[in-house]
Amino acid sequence: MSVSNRIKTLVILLAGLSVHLTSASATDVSHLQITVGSVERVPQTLSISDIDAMPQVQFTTSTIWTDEPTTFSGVPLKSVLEAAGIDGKNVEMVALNDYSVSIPVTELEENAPIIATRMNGQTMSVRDKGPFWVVYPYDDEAKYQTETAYSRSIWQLNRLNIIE
Ligand SMILES: Nc1nc2c(c(=O)[nH]1)N[C@H]1C(S)=C(S)[C@@H](COP(=O)(O)O)O[C@H]1N2
Ligand SMILES: [Mo]
Repeated sequence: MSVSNRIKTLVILLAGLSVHLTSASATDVSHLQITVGSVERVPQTLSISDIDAMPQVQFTTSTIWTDEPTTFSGVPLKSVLEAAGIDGKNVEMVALNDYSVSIPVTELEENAPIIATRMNGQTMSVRDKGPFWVVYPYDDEAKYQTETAYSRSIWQLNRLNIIE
């Protein structure tokens, strides 16, 4: 191979590599990222199996998004923060479509909301508002049937950012 052909080959290889690097850093649908404010550090990530290894909460409730009572299971948002060992005042939640909403940590209850990983026992595709959907047991309390709770019911959850 001539020198110029070798260079061409190298350029092509590098171009291929950069495409790979770009796609690897693109949004990872299957892991939940946990970041802390603006601190530059590698985010913690949780897969569905990481979440499955934590104590599960399940409830059946009607919702404004489903026609029939629906069973959700997953882990309380509060316990995810505790497991991550992160303290803060607000949890900013960011969806795949960049919709975001914050919850004051003081408003996180033991069992609500949960980060649901299953709806009626099945994992949820992105099309089905998954794989992570923050939900409340809406039927249990009037305060869960409010615009505030609905706006915090973020689906296609991708990232939790804890803000001091
Ligand atoms: N990923 C994602 N979750 C979201 C939203 C959104 O735009 N994207 N909207 C929120 C708001 S403000 C409310 S009130 C409810 C509204 O749901 P609806 O769009 O089905 O009425 O979902 C919440 N969860
Ligand atoms: Mo809303």
